[in-house]
Amino acid sequence: MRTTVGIIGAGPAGLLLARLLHTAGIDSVVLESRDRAYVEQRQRAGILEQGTVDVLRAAGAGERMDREGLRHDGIELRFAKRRHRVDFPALTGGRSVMVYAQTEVCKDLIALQSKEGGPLLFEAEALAVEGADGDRPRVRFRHEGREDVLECDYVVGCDGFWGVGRKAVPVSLSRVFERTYPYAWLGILADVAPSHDELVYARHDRGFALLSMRPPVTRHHPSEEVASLPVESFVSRLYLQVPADTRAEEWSDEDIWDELERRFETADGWRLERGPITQKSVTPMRSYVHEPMRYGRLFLAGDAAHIVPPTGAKGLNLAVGDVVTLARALAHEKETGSPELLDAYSATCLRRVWQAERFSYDMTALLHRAPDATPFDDRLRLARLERIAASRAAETDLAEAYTGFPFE
Ligand code: RFL
Ligand code: PHB
Repeated sequence: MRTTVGIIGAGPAGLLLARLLHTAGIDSVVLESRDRAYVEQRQRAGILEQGTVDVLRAAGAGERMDREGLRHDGIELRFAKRRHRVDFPALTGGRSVMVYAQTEVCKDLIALQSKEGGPLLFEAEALAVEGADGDRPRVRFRHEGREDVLECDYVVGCDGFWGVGRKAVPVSLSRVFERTYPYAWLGILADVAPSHDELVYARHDRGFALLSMRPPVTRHHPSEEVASLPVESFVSRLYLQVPADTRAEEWSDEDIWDELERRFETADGWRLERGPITQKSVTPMRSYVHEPMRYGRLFLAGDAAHIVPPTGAKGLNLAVGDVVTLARALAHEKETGSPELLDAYSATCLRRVWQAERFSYDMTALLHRAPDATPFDDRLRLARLERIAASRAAETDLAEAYTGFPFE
């Protein structure tokens, strides 16, 4: 098999890259180790920055997002039983974010790719990238029980943190910057209307909690009498800071709701609505950057090159920034023959990546309680929150970073 750009991984990075290349008249083949249902159901991110929304629209993948997604103009910070709203458009000259799940972004991009894009092979596991430092890089992969080779002009590792792409960079050239955290997130999906119309980031002595949501799903009622009446079902997405080694089964549904209630408590009588929990999982927290993001004809994009803790809602948006930069560079090379943008790829992406690393780290440190935190640390974190609530400059810094850094 032969193609211009071999893409490993059909997460948001790989799928969007394939779409952007298709629009630019460059062919690609996507290899994805899991099956389609798995990729379409894996629960992850929920917040799209303004820039991500614009890119999806321009790529022709924004139609359902614009119909079903929820535009959010702010978030609430909750601490010391008080609430402070951060107003994004007022602080950033009109920017906002969109609540639209990563699962839905992937479904939309897969549908587009199957209709008009190049080959997208599910259950095709890349085994190794070979010859990245030469003219003819190859991906060795296994599909339908057979080993095969994809010959390419370029290979892009969009294969997430555990992928094989990064392993093709010689150890002597790799630099890794990493931090792990002594806590994790226990995340749930629940069939209940969100108790607030915007996201709530809560700091509490017992740990962080986050109230988020998914856009409502419209279903048709199964009963005969109201057979044609559509019913809106609401979905809440909530997270609790838990110790790093927690297993989701350790928490009963009732314990989860009780703990959420404690951490979200306000002085003004705000109430948390409970409902059936449909999904429960634990996400570890990590900061990680691999430099450089390019080796010869191999490029890394998205989680394959960098990880942020989810507190800043940046992972998916960074993946989008990488592939936009790469697609532009490949199109530029095709049109002009000049590799200048490809040569600049790693440095261009890393500037944005480090800003997101910084912001995600700061948001995490601001809102979580480390197990070894001293009373002094706790007071400092409160003082930082007070500062954001009292100073337009401090609040603007948060709003600018949350709604997203511009693409270069
Ligand atoms: P993905 O999504 O991990 O996709 C990689 C794909 O590669 C496949 N793969 C292989 N395929 C072939 N051969 C191999 N050898 C392969 N090895 C792996 C995998 O099966 C997979 O399909 O990486 P990508 O595309 O870079 O996308 C990154 C995002 O998924 C990630 O950054 C975000 O989900 C992070 N994140 C959030 N980001 C946001 O921007 N906003 C959020 O609100 C947000 N919330 C979150 C999050 C991540 C979370 N978890 C579970 C880590 C909330 C959570 C709880
Ligand atoms: C989510 O809705 O899954 C979500 C929202 C905001 C975050 C992280 C995750 O910071």
